[in-house]
Amino acid sequence: MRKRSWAEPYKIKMVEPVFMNSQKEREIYIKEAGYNTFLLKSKDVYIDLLTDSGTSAMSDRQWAGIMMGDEAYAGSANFYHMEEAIQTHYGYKYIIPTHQGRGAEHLISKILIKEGDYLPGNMYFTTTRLHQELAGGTFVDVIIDEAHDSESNFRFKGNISLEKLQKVIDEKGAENIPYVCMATTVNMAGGQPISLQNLKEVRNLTNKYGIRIVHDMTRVAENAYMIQQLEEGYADKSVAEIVLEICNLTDAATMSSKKDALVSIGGFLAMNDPDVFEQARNLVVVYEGLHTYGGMAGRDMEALAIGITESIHDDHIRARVGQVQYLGEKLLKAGVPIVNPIGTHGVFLDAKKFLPHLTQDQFPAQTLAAEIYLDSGVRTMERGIVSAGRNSETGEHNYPNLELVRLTIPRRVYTQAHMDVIAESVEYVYENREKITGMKMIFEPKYLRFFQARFEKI
Ligand code: PLI
Repeated sequence: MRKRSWAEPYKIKMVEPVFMNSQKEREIYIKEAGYNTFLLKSKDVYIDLLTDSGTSAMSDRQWAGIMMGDEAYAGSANFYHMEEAIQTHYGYKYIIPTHQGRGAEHLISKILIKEGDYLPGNMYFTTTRLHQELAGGTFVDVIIDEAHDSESNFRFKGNISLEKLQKVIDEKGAENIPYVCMATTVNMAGGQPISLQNLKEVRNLTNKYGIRIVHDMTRVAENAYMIQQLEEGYADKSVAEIVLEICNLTDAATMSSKKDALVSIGGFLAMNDPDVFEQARNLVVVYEGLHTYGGMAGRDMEALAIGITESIHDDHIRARVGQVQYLGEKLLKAGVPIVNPIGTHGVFLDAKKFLPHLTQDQFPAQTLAAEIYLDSGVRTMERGIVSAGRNSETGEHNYPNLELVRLTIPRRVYTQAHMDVIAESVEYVYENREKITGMKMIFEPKYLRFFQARFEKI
């Protein structure tokens, strides 16, 4: 068959200049930032791969929507557009807007979790687990073992182990498990998808015990695309159809709209249970805002309504994931150790293999992120021991198997030439890896320490 490459399904109408500062300047900036890329100023960054959260480029239609903002305190027209988009494309009945994903996590944790409960999930996410813990729950990792192995090429590393889940139910009792927290594409595992077959099996098991599934749908369209590409029986289905099928197998969802849904700010809690909805509708006014804006401006709800429809187009998602794959394949070819298979929202460097001469206590991923910035002004982020935090009972560091640096690709923002420059820089740092020394932590905040911790070179 004739080969036809993918290309971006858009052309560029407005540009934002970026420039690379000098190595000398970067040495000063990263030191001032305590070797934490979260503490750098954006003006000092050349290509920003810190996150894909709130960093997407909006379309001309979304910007037009911004001009249609109805900033009424109550009953904004934009809320009803957003509600309709969520109901139509994600299938949930009831919607509570929140300022972003963690606002929704806060509400659902407060409503469903009681002291002493257990929350099985397919690997943790930082804010999700913290809200579960603050509500009195304990997170239990039930993701399949392959997810913790950066070399495993298993295609659905986001899958839940039914044996592990059954064990939690047997040991802790279904009455102490308010829900299973199921993420589509597992961020901390390297952007790895769950299969529909696995989700159906999890649904059958949870149905037997009357346990809910709460869906972290932050990157659901990317997961749906991987199902379309890889899972038997889905090649002829659209991403939109697969997204809906995933959502229909779950009871509620938390969403950070800042990722898949192509907006700068926003999120929501969605559910099918009217009783949970009533509680959430009441609680949202305490923490976020009235139930028809929940911390979002009217204009942002309009941009979100439009962003949702754009995010599930096959052409969009193919180019989005295609760009990530392009960068990943370049690095693989150069022999740089990355998480396999390549993820959907970023390429994850395996810092343990990249810097084998550093112990995990010397923060290899934190060190590597700083080194890449030093080389080229490309900003990445740590996803390893610093992100994993401390065990809430023993106070010891959690030591995750995966010690990663995430090169997160914003949606519709950078070009293939940017990917080439990023790859060159990572390859250069890899070639010179033996000279790199580790770090010690000199300041550690109590919550979500990776955002504000400070380090010093050993
Ligand atoms: O950043 P929020 O509060 O809108 O969303 C929190 C959140 C929840 N779930 C998942 C899977 C996320 O990836 C997530 C936020 N992720 C960030 C900020 C990231 O850089 O990956």
